[in-house]
Amino acid sequence: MGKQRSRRSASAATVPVALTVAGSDCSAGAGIQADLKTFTALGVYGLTAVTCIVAEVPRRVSRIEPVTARMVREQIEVLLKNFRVGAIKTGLLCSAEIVCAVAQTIQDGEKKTARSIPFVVDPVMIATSGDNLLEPEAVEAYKNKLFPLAALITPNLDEAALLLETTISDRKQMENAAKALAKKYRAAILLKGGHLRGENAIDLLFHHGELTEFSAPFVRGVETHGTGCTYSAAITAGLASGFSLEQAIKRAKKFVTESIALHLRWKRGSTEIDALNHSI
Ligand code: PXL
Repeated sequence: MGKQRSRRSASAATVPVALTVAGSDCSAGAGIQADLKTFTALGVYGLTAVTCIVAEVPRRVSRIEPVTARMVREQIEVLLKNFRVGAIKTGLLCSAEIVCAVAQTIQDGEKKTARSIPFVVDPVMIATSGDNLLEPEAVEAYKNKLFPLAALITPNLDEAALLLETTISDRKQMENAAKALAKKYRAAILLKGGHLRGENAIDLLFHHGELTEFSAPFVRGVETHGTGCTYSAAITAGLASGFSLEQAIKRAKKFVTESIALHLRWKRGSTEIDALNHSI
């Protein structure tokens, strides 16, 4: 018994730790719930700093309430002070004030611990349902405060188009957009092309002047939300575990594709609810 306990605590000391700063999705397909399930599935201990609470089910956002910026800051501060956080991601940040608070706290935390922590920004702006999740003024705060701290930014086509004030509707425009965003924000860009709806869901990474494609068969007929959250959480788990950016994205793409393919489905009367399956 004593031996078993000491063996357990010894292995816990080597378990990588990742932090998600994101919103709570009560239906648990997206947000911190998706992030935590993904971290766990990939062998990483997950920490959370909650930014807002979203009452929703797949296809319908009912209500969003932000947490105070002070409280967001405090969660991140105590976590960075007490855990050796190997990587951080942000998801839904809700307001300009919270975006600024998160940027400042991460910057201060890195200064205090004198180390730089790989930081993934998933610029969540619009839900899969089409609902607006972010205050419009927050986009400027992302551009000026948060992106400059990021190692990787993971926009989908709509988010990239909004950031560049353009439209992106084919492969060539995707390449140009990834390069333009990387140049503008001096970060690696993973542009997710899933919304182009071809045979394959193609994402483009622009990193250190090179384009790399990540492709997987498009899984049809599944109405899920949370794929973006799951993807960026899986990348963050990889970075916390010491993977290179390319390795982390390759494994994350496989993880998110499988979690869609092996989705869960509940039928109740005439309504169906689909959810990603993170237990793979
Ligand atoms: O999928 C985007 C997203 C992110 N974060 C939270 C959400 C959603 C979508 O609904 O609720 C908390």
